[in-house]
Amino acid sequence: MAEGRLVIGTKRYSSWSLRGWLMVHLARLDVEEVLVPLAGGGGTAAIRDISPNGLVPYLEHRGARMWESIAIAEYCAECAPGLWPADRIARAHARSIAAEMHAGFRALRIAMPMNLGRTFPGQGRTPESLADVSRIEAIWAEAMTASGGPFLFGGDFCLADAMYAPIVTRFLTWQPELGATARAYCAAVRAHPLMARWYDEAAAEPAAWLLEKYENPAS
Ligand SMILES: N[C@@H](CCC(=O)N[C@@H](CS)C(=O)NCC(=O)O)C(=O)O
Repeated sequence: MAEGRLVIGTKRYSSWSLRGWLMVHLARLDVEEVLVPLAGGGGTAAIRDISPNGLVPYLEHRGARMWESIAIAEYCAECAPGLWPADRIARAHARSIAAEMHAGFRALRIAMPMNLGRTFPGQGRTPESLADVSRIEAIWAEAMTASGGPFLFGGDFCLADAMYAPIVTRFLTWQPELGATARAYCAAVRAHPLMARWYDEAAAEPAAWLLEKYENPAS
């Protein structure tokens, strides 16, 4: 029997769910996956009934209850200590950029929402979203210059990569202009087996879960 459950939203759209799901799988927690299709306007009733903050991801594991992806990250790191970089200075850096992701990039998230099944090249470019793209490119370049890549802190996909994975999907969908380092990072993240699995499972979701506002964002 599973030791808990992870509640997530529609895989095609739910960027925060992707973060929590990656973290839980990286930590190899034995939890049942409960997927609640997003209603589209926020406030999905079935999520409100389960999750204390009315949002996904929501994790229950061996008596612990967690919401907010950054809290799930820290719990997963307690269960599997190698998920943050081993080096103290790199670990502080990884936590800082993970927290910056959790707290920010609102303009990018609004202008370029996650949709794993479509591409919208050239759309979603506002001065504010492009400023977020620049900052994210700088964050990735700094981390990868220090670590050597292909992931932010070296050869292992860590919790900081999990936090930025939905940004990678947005860049693949909306295709803002990116430098070589960011393009290489996007390719490395997309090729990770857990990302491939999430994309495949998103592609298998029923058409009834499609949401007009994410499928035709310009309309
Ligand atoms: N700060 C939260 C954000 C979670 C969030 O906004 N989740 C969205 C889905 S991506 C949600 O649950 N929305 C509720 C809904 O659409 O009903 C976290 O880090 O987990």
